[in-house]
Amino acid sequence: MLSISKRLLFGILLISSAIQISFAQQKLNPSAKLSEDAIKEQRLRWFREARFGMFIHWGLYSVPAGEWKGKLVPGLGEWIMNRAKIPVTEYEQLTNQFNPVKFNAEEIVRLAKNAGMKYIVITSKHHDGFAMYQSKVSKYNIFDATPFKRDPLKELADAARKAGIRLGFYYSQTQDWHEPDAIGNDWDFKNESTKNFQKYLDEKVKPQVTELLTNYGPIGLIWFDTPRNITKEQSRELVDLVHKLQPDCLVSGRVGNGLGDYDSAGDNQISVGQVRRDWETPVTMNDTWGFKKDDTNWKPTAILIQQMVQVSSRGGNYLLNVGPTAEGLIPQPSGERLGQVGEWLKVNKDAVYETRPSPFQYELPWGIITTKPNKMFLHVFKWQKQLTLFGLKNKVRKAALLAGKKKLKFKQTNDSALDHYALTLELPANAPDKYNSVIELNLDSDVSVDAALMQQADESVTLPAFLSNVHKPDEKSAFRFDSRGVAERWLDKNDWLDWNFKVSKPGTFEVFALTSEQKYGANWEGGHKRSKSKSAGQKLKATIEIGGKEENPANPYWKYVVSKVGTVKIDKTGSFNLSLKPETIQAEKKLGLTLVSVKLIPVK
Ligand code: JFZ
Repeated sequence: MLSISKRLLFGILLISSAIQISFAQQKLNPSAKLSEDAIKEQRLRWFREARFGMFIHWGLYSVPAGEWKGKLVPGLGEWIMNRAKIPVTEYEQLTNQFNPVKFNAEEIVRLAKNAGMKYIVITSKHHDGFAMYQSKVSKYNIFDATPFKRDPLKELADAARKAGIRLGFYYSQTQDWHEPDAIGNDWDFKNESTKNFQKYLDEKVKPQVTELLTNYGPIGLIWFDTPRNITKEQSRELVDLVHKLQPDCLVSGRVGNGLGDYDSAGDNQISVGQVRRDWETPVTMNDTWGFKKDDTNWKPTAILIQQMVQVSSRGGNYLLNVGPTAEGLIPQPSGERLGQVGEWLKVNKDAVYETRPSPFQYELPWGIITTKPNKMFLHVFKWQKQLTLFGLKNKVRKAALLAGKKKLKFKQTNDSALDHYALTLELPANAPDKYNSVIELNLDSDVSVDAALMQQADESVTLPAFLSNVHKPDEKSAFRFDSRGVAERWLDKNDWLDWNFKVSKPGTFEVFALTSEQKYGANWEGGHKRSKSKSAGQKLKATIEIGGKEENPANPYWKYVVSKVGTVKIDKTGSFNLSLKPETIQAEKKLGLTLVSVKLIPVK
C-alpha cells in the first residue's frame, strides 16, 4: 500500500538581519454597498458576542434511535431513513409512535441557560422532510401527523423569549427525502430527469421558511444546511426571503454559494488557522446529532471546554449539540456535561463572552489565549509551576487567577539584541480548576505582540503550514489551505514553503513533519523510506512516512501522521529560516502533501 514518495529537502539557514515576516492574509470580502454593510453589522452584533449556543437535532428519527427492523444502522441517527433506504410510506408510519410527552421547553431553555449558552438552534425540518412544528404547508408535521398534537417550536420560542435566549431554526433546504422534487431520496424517487427542484423550493421551502419567520416572533438565525446543487440564484432567493421577513435574522453559510451572513465550519471541525469571517462550528457531544441509543462515545467535559475556548480564541461561536429522545428528553450524559461547562463558565465567563481572538496565530504548548481591550486571558490546560509567555510587548499591570482572584507574581524581560519579550508567571502548585484555569492579565494598553514565530518555553518550535511563506513558481498550481489551515492540493513538487522564526535557547533539535489524514476513510498519502543526508550543513533529506499518529481533540475526524525528518543543530540565538522543498510528490490519491506543520523538538 505504501510507496516511496515525497522526498523533502529541508534547508536551515542562519539569517543575521532582523527577520521579515509576511504572512499571506486573506482580505475581507468588500461588500457592494455601505448601507448593506451596516445592516449586516447590526445583524451580526449579538452573534459576535455569543460564543456558545445549543444545537438541538430532534425529529422522527429519535423514534428508531439508530435501529431499524431489529438491526443497528451505522452512521448518524438523523440519517437512518437514508442509510437504511426506508421507503417514504414506511418511514411515515413512525408518526404514530412519536408522542414526546416529556418534552418540556422551559426545562431545555433552563439547561441551556445554566450551561451559559446564549442561543438555541433547533431542527424545524431535517433531511427526512418532517416538520417539527404546526405547518399549513405540509401535513407531514408533528402537530397534524402525530398523537402529540403540540407545537414544540412554539413552546420553545415562548420559553426562550422569556429567558432572554435567542432562537434559531435549522431548515434543510435542499435535501428532503419525503419530496419527489427535492434532493436526496434516490430509493423512492429514482428518476432524476422528472425532478423539479425549483417547484419544491417554491412550494415547500419558501412557504415553510415564511411560516417559521412569521409565527414564532423574532428569530436569530436560519441554519440552512447541505447546499448540494442549489444554484446561486436559488440561494439568493432564500437569503432575500429571510432578510425581507426579518432583517435582523442571520443566514448560515450553508445556504450555499458563499451567500450566508457567516461561515459554518465543517461539523466537528475547529480551524487551526486564523478565520477570516464571522463563523461558527457545530459540534456533537458523542458521534451523532439525532439521538441513537447505542452511541455512548461521549466527549469528556474537559474537551468540550477546550474546544469552546479554542473556537473563542479564533473569534468563532461553538454550537454544541444535544439529541433529545423520542420522549422529548435530553440524554442524561448531555445534561451532566452541560452542567459542568456551566459551572466552569460561571467562574470564567469574562474570558469567553465578548472576547476577541488570540493575538498569536499559532498554538501555544500550555493552552489558549483570549483577549479584551487592555486584557489578556491565559487558559491553562497544562498546569505548571512556572508559565512563560514569549512575545507580549505590553507592560503587565496585574496578573491574577480568575478563580478566587488570587494575585500572581510575575517578571517581564526583553532581550533587545534578539527583540525578544518574555513574561514569566509564578503559579500555585495545584491548578485551581480541573478543566481549565484562567489567568487574567491587565495590560498598560491594548494587546500588542511580536507576530514572529518563535521557540516556546518548552524549547520546541512549531511552524504551522498556514503561517509559512508560500512559493508557487507555477501560477496555476492548485496549492491552497483547507478550512482547517492544512495544506491541500500540494501536488506540484515545485511549490515550496519557508518560515522565519526566532530561537532563544540554542541546541540540537529533532525535526518532524506533521501531515494530515483525510476526513473519513482515513486516507493518507506518503512513503515508507527515509534517508538522512550526510551534509552536516543543515540540509536534511527525508521521505514522509508513518512514524506515528497523533490525535487532535479539535479535529477528531482526522489523525495527524508524524514523520521524523532528521536532526538539526542550532548553536546560537537569533532568527532562522527553514525551507521545505519537495523532491517528488506522490499524488495518485490526489491528496498530495497534506502538511499541518513542521516541529523542532529539543534533544535533551
Ligand atoms: C449536516 C447534516 O447532514 C447532518 O445530519 C447534521 O445536521 C449536520 C449538522 O449537518 O452534515 C454535514 C454538513 C456539512 C459537513 C459535514 C456534515 N461539512 O461541511 O463537513
